Amino acid sequence: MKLLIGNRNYSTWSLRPWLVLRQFEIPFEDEVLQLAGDGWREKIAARSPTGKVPVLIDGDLVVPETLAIIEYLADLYPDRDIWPRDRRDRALARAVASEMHAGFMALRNAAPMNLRASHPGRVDLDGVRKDLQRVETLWGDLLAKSGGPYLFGAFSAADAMFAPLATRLRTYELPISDVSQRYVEAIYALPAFQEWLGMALQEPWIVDDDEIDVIQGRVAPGTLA
Ligand SMILES: N[C@@H](CCC(=O)N[C@@H](CS)C(=O)NCC(=O)O)C(=O)O
Repeated sequence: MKLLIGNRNYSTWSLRPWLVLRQFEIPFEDEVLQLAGDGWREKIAARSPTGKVPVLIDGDLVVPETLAIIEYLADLYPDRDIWPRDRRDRALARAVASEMHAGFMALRNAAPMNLRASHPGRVDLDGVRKDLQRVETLWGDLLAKSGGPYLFGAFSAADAMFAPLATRLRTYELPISDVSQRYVEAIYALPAFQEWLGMALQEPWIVDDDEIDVIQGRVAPGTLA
């Protein structure tokens, strides 16, 4: 089984199924397809039916779309509890995963994932306040019910879905409660996340579209080293 992914420093959607694969000890290999550079869109389009990453390849089966990949893995490995074992928890885990997939647009646009960076104070808080409040409520309610350290107690696909958002909170030092802070720390403490982060920090590539200095017009595209 192979997962095609984007640059580890920036690719939020790639991180999610990769974390599931690694944290649940499913054998796989990965291959990075660049999200910038000459012909990058064409190179991805040649391998991905949607022109986007991640893509899971299992024999002659090619599965795009993060949630579909995670569901396929959960089907393949029903004993690994990729989703919580309890049916009601499973329903809620899928609900919050879907909410993450379809929502939090303000936060996603204003604070792109950039694992190597530290940009405190650079996000306009008024623009992301509603998303921050929702994430506080969502995480706070689930963590209070489960007792943590992850949303449903043990790590599940729901946590993988929120991992990139956790990194944004840290990179831009967005104001969050102690409960959310502990959850962010729990994401960073995952061995699979640490492995991804270590590789992301080794990457030399810059993707201007995900760099806040370029997005906010402080530096010209192509000038970041
Ligand atoms: N709905 C897709 C979104 C995937 C996505 O947007 N991936 C980004 C990288 S993180 C991408 O491939 N962008 C290339 C493009 O939009 O052309 C999923 O859930 O996997």
